[in-house]
Amino acid sequence: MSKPAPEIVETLAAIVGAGNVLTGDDLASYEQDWRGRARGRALCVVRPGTTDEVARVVQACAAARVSLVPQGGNTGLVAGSVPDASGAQVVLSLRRMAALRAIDAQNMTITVEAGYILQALQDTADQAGFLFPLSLGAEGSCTIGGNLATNAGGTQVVRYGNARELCLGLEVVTAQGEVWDGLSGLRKDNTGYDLRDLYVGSEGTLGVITAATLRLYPKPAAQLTAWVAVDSLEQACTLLGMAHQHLAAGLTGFEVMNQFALGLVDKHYPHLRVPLWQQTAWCVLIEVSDAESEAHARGLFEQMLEAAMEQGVIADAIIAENMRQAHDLWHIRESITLAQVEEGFNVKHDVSIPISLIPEFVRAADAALSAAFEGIRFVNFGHLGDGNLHYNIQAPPGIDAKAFVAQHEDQVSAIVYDTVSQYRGSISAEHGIGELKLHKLPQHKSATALALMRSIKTALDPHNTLNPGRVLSA
Ligand code: FAD
Ligand code: 2HG
Ligand code: ZN
Repeated sequence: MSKPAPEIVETLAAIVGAGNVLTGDDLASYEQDWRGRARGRALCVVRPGTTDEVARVVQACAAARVSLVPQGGNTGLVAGSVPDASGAQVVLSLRRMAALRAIDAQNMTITVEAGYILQALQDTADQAGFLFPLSLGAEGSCTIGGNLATNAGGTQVVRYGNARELCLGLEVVTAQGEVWDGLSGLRKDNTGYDLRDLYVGSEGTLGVITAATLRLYPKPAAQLTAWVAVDSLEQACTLLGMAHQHLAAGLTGFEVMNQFALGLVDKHYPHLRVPLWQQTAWCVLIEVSDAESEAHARGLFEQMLEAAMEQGVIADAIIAENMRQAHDLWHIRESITLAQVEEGFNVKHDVSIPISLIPEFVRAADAALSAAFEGIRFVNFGHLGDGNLHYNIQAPPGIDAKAFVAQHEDQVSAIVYDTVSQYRGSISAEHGIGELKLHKLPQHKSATALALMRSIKTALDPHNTLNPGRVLSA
């Protein structure tokens, strides 16, 4: 795209009001990603307050051939929501669009605008007597628009699915600035291609999500959490099978954490009192939701853990006594990402592998990396119930982590992703492609799949106005 004429900033101010177009020093937090891995330069940030304003902003930018980068909470982990270095892109912040449009109790749906913060959405659903189950560490600041644009996963996918499965309808501003009102609350609708599913997970490259209709669920009568020590990933997988059998649809979360990951939490946040981590290689967090009662849930849980103990599958276990304790255990799990930041620069891999092959994958990847980089440290944790592991790498101790990452990230990731491909896995399970994984995609996705993706992009955004250079190269 050519350098935009400065008049576009005035045009945008005329649409959204001068106070909602930011320039100069106000841009800093919109220009840098959460991990500090990408810093760009924006022409301005525009903050529309209505769908009509979004449509007019997109029309104005399309006419001026200025590209737009949609942004929600800017918590994404693949640098997809920040502008490039050109200084010519407009950041389209959806945060002002945060209205609750409707709750339909009989249809069990809620309709909110894209900038609604995830935690606020959980609270609103709760106050209305329902559960909105999407849950992830950044829920205090990520937006539902961003969750849908990345098809976020989180910690309850094993029972409720990804953001995609929670979405029944969307309102989208197209790359031409037209409004597609697809805010359906229908659970069945086979009237042609599924446009909703095309936009979910498209990372701001096909359209701007302005509102969504989402599924609500009954609140469970009880939730229980257990923290379990196991000696190996094989045992964690066996325990997962037992959890499915014993807890059936009650199983809502199954997370693993390796000893080094928990050691980092213990080192940087000792007040969190991580249990059992020193005695075993892995710990597992299991959550059960029960429609009957806490006593019923506890009974099922105890039966399962006793059976697992008898069969030598688990080494030790704690069942949280109350919600407070359960919350503390989950807080330890959610603190691993932050403990990694405290420890220093790191390399993240958000991979998925068929569950049965995960132990073999980890052994193979660990061996290949240890052979290439002596002393490299493995921070492995994640959503084993979904076959999704955060296979993260910390530099060997005692060396400059930033320099290590700058010099070796590409080779480290190549080793991990080649191993992922050997096991027919995915190099991005839930975080997306954004910019950080862009150059890796062609080696791990078929040429046919990439050509189909490019045809869709060209059809929906022929001038490449929306988030160019993300997911697909510009
Ligand atoms: P942003 O970061 O602002 O944007 C993400 C992408 O979506 C960008 O490509 C952007 O252009 C696009 N986008 C944003 N809003 C819109 C819109 N309205 N229309 C079109 N495109 C849009 N992710 C998981 O999946 N599971 C986890 O468990 C998880 N845990 C996390 C824990 C922490 C501590 C952190 C920091 C992040 C975590 N994430 C996780 C990643 C991140 O929170 C999610 O990707 C989240 O869904 C992003 O939402 P956001 O509003 O911050 O989007
Ligand atoms: C999580 O599951 C997030 O906590 C973040 O997806 C993963 O920090 C990471 O690598
Ligand atoms: Zn995750």
